[in-house]
Amino acid sequence: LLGASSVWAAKGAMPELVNKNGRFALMVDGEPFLILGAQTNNSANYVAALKDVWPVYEKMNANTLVIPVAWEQVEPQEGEFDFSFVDELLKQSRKNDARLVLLWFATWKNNAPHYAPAWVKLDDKRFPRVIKQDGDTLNSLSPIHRSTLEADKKAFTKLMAHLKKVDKQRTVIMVQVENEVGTYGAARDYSKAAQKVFNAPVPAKLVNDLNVPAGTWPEVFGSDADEFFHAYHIAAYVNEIAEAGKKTYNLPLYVNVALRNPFNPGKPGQYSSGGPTDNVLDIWKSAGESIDLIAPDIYFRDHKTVTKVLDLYAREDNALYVAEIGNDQPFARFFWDTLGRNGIGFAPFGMDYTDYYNYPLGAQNMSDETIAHFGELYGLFKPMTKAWAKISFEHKVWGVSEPVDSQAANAKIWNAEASTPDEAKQAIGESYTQTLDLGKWDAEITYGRPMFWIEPPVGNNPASGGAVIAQLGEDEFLVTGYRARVTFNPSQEIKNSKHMIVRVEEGHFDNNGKWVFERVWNGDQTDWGLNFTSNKHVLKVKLATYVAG
Ligand code: N0T
Repeated sequence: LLGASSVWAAKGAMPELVNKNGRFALMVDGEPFLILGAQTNNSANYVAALKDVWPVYEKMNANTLVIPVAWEQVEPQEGEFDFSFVDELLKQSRKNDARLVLLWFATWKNNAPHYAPAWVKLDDKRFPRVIKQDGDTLNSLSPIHRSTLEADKKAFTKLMAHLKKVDKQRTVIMVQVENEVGTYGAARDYSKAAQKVFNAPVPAKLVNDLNVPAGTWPEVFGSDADEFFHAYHIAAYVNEIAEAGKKTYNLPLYVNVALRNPFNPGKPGQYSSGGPTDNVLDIWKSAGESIDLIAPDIYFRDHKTVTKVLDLYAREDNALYVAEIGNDQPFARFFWDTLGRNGIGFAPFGMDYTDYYNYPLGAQNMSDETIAHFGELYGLFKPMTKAWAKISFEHKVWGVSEPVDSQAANAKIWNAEASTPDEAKQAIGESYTQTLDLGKWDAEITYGRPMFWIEPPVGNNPASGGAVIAQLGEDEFLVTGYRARVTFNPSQEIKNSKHMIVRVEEGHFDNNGKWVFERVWNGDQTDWGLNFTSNKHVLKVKLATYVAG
């Protein structure tokens, strides 16, 4: 009875992002939660479109729908609010057993105010745009005007107040403020008004947080001043909206990023200048104290670039959430790398039947096969969402995916820098082998080999393997994966001891996160490493050293 009532009490608990000893958890119903997300296409934010959303959501085994709410639809006339879409969305989400992450498309939807109401978009005097160096006007609202900020803030606060009133169930677990903020075509606003601020002192808090000498923007930041100025002002703008929203209804709030290429970034303005790209994360952290996390939108297709991005955004001061990722086959396996970095969630973009395909960013169509690449991953984790999220919060975790990109899938696409066939052939074996340092033990993960014997790995076609490992005790690990062999080896420090696998249990977690034993793997199933196929297997592995008599 006590148990039941505490579960009941947790039902009303506010979702919350918590950080303990450098590890993160998104708390939902009072417990760590893992977002198995499905993001809709743009323009799915109308009741008529929802019937084309749920079928894909269901097939994917998702637990969270990620969907826009537009300023233009909630405040079509200034001061007149309409939340009928939100209300219907909440109703349908509860019926479909879905949690929601809402995307506030307002001042910026990728650079432009397209989703702002017409009364905003048409009033360039009251809501001024960014002015280029040559005096031309860009269709990107400037972050330095109070009038724009106040108008957006008022609408966002109304949305949060509405959620507070109608969502006692906490169906909405997180809200994204704006979408891929920043400006294309200029590093910053060069208007007279902006110029004045640019030549004034950099705010003291930023000077302090970045530990730089005081002065004006050009004095302090030199050739980075334009971009850093824009980043600071967008961050401060979004932060003020987030702060007001949280005061009204304290949900986790985040921003997403139109990334710059980490290896070949180009110039600000070629990428979305002022957005939280990897080079300005410290500015965003300083100015964005009410923003719970900064989440990458991943449309690079290759393993090297994607894992670099994950490393850049999984920080001690930033929980990793993959807010968007392409929905084509090569992207699915990066789910493993995300979980391995204590990620709180993952949301492929464009998962619906609204008949839009953002290829080459994502897939060319929404076939059952497109969905299945994500569905098999979510299907494995959905029954153990709670268990995994708790383990990830409390224990060390590792996650890897197949490192060699498939030639056929990627070769001719501009956002894929697949290694050449020659490079791949040269390093065969090595390229398909990853080694993880688990402390006392190492794990070797290999891809594309028979389950029996030592035939060298040649990769899967297409690249699709991956695995995660969590450390449950000094010599005890939880392991699962697809299309990969995981072998535990003694590390340097115990290499002179005798060692063995004591026991490998296959089992599953029940809905309360309790481990349920099924059988012991032994003999062929452990002699040649632990071989994961395309079927679901979750293992608990106990290792030991022993003293030879
Ligand atoms: C994304 C999506 C949607 C590697 C594109 C990505 C979504 C927005 N923008 O379908 O519009 O709302 O957040 C921009 C990617 C630029 C190219 C990346 C190259």
